[in-house]
Amino acid sequence: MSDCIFCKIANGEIPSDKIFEDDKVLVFNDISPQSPVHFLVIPKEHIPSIKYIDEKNIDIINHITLVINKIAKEKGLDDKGYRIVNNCGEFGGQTVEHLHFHVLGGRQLMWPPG
Ligand code: D5M
Repeated sequence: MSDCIFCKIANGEIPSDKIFEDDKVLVFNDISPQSPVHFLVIPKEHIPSIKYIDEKNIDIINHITLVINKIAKEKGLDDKGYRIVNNCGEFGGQTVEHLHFHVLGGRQLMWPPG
């Protein structure tokens, strides 16, 4: 989508602190980190939110899960653990309308979220 910031990051129009990419996903550090490690995983395809995942495109979620686990391990998070966050829609706190998963780690995270 032409005015989507994460599409622009995915196609290189806007720079990002890139960690990993393949043909389906891009992983980059969050611009406003909430923990010592805080990266985002996005599909390169424009999917507005997880609400738009259905039987036809569910495979991207499997792929994202594998990528999250790989990068988390590389960042040394697999020992103590990490949190995967997906915000969906206004009340879910989603501010960028392009599906993304936050991965947070490197400190004790609180529950309720904090
Ligand atoms: O989270 C959207 C997240 O996207 C939020 O944590 C900031 C991050 N963000 C926004 N713009 C950028 C750029 N340009 N680089 C890196 N990270 C960015 P949400 O779940 O939608 O509230």
